[in-house]
Amino acid sequence: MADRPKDGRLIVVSNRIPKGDVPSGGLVFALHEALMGAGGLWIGAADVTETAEDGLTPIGSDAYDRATFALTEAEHEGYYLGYANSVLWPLFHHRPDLLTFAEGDFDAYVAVNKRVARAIAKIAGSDDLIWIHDYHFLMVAHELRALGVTNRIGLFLHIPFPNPNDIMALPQVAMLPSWLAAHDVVGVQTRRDVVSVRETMRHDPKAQILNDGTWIRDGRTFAVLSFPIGIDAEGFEIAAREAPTVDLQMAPDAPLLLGVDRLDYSKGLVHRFEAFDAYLSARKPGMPRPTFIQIAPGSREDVAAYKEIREDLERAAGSINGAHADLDWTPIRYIRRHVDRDRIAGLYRRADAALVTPLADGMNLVAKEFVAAQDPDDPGVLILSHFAGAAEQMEAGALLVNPFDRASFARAIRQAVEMPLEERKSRHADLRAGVFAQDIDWWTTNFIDRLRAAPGQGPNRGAA
Ligand code: GDG
Repeated sequence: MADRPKDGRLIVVSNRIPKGDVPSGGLVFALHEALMGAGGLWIGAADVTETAEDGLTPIGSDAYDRATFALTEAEHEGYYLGYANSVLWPLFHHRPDLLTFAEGDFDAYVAVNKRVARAIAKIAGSDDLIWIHDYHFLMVAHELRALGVTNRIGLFLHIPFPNPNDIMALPQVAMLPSWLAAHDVVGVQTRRDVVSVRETMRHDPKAQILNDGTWIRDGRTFAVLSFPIGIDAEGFEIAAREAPTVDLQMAPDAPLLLGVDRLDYSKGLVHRFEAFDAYLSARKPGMPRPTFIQIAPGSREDVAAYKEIREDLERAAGSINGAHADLDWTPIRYIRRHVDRDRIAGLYRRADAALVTPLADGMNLVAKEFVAAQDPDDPGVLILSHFAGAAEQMEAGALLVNPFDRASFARAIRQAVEMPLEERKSRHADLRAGVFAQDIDWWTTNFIDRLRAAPGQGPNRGAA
């Protein structure tokens, strides 16, 4: 493994870790960028293992080291597909109706969180910074404190935080404040999420908020702050400029609308298709015929709710195309396969509008990638949902929509397609300045600096 810097190395933990050379996907790509700058050790889940042994298996070493923890088939089902993605994910995306509690899932989550904590406790030097990512590991810091680890520990939650009503549907709700309080810094994407965490902490009789906004619980202080994640804006702009041209077989004056999302019920894809349907229905004959390309590679296909959303979406695409298509025109092109990053970058640049309209989303990197990829002299328009975390930073330049309100969403599509060049340029300039200033380096530096500066005050042994 690489040498440890004198002021402590960075230990990052996330469920997904790149096993090959080129990481893809929002979180993984962001962490890769962060570690390229800071160096350190990245710990993630192994592909399923035979036995659940303790310890870490090194899987690569370059600008930073990578290692995996063991995960059995049964744990993959209980911890990953079960508690993480059928309980926490729907709950944190405001969908308590989709919760599926299965016997043993929480036990698997506890077992994996404890194994990860034991592995970190064994290798962490006293000055190392521990940075935990996302809802898969909410208990790891609490376990580390129980093992006597006094290092500074940060948590960054990439997804939204539930409101105080929804959180009551979590059987383990009473434990949540002690899990959160075991960190020194709890980072969320938006100010709205900070308010939601605060609401949950307020219901905990052991927690107290101090005048400066930090919390104290069981003698430890911790901060809850927003750190909106950014992208490698410069890299994306270059990838978009240099992307291979794809012949889309469209009329030169036909507007191109683009959506890029993991296939997930939180992304509002059916609502988006229906709004596009409403826009097409209101379109006057003779107006340019738009094409809407939706890229939505499948994810978590072993979870029932994901099979349902896929079927719903296929039905919607088929019926909308059936109603509006012509011999030489298919309005919706729905692509379920993974598309290479440079092709996506090229499509972003070519698109006249991006539809980024989730029903709930921690941030949404696609909104930022689209802006970085556009030609500033002839930019497209970002149509952005109020419910994307990105709306907090991008409301001035984007066309904000409520994805549940089909008629006004359809009007926003029309406004985007017909927007004059000067307005497009001024909206884009505003968005671009933000995306380039608050990029992935800005995010990493902010979080790490804040974590390093945390007072840190020893273990929280035995706190419940
Ligand atoms: C979580 C939070 C938060 C998608 N399809 C393809 C492809 N993508 C890439 C996009 C983008 C990424 O995947 C998706 O990122 P998002 O931010 O939209 O969403 P999640 O995966 O749900 O990520 C989210 C994020 O964490 C970071 O904190 O913003 O709110 O849910 O980069 O470009 N990339 C390629 N082919 C595809 O087919 N190459």
